[in-house]
Amino acid sequence: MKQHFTVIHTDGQARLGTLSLPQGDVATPVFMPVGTVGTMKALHHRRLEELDYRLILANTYHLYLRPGLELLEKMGGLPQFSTWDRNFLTDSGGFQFFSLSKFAKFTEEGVKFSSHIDGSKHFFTPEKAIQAQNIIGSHIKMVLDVCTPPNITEKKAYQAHRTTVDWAKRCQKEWQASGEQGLLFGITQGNFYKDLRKLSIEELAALDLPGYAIGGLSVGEEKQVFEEFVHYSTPLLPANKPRYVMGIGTPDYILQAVEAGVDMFDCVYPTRVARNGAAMSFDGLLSLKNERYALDNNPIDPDCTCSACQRYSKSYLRHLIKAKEINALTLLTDHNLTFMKRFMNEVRASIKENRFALYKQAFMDRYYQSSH
Ligand code: PRF
Ligand code: ZN
Repeated sequence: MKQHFTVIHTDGQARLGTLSLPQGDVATPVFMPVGTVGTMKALHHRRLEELDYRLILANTYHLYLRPGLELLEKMGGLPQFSTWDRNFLTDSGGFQFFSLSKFAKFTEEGVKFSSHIDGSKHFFTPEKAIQAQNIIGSHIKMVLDVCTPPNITEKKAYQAHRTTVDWAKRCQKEWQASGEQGLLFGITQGNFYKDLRKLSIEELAALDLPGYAIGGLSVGEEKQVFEEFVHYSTPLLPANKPRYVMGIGTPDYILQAVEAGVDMFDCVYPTRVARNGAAMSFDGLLSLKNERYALDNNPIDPDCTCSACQRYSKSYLRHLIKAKEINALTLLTDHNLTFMKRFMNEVRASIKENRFALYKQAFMDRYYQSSH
């Protein structure tokens, strides 16, 4: 098999790498924006291309429910249907059952759940998760896992872990049987029990999958607990494979993960807060609805090349947000994804130049200690 991941350089535990995917190489550490149903909310694909995003996320759960696999198959899969000709990573649905489907019922065989759209009943299995991702045509596929909340008993956490490992094996079998389309990543779980985290990583690493995620983090635990578990987990993961922490997207969590040697992350955060009127900046998150910007005639960031900063003042953007103008969603989404791109470029440059720890400290001081 062709080498799909190369670590180019390390600075402490932080790593600079290249992920070679069917639709182009991706420099890591990488932030993957979330296009849940096959579009970036409020943003044209063209803009994502201009920003040089090469890997975006989509959700099997959502696509399975709407537009449905039958339609997607007829339309030649999601890349063709959406015309996004770079790479897609699809999450398996494991997390969406946990977070969206209040009545999801997990058994050893699979998950029974009801649609958050129309309440219709469905049954999902690890095999189905792979078949669905094959039809979607994603380039990185995730195994079906069982994500658990904090503060459950070790017995419950153990059961979820057993099912997760069993399902990963079934996913791998199905992936192999269907000709190994794309890369399949395992998802380690184990809740907030270190012995279970270790066991989960060991059992999944034994499957020798092309990459590994740390799942079940950033699910409501304290930030300090998140940090502890990321730093605990990464040294146990295979060093030569990509490591992915699922569902993190604030700069502080990203910097912690990068410091621990994580290569990939995704989150709706930058695009979601944008639609809520918040602009990310090196001086922290600016809530543009705030009265203080009413007469602010400056752009969010004069050094930003996005469509909002190139033309409009904070005052005008605030007006659009308050008037609930659709343009505001696009402008702020463009800004926040432009910011995330600059941020990740800086992170990678600092690793390359062996000054990641200094960069992290300076970034954190400025982002979190400003008056905004
Ligand atoms: N599992 C899956 N997707 C996820 C998670 C997980 O544990 C998380 C946890 N933060 C986000 N997305 N399959
Ligand atoms: Zn901008």
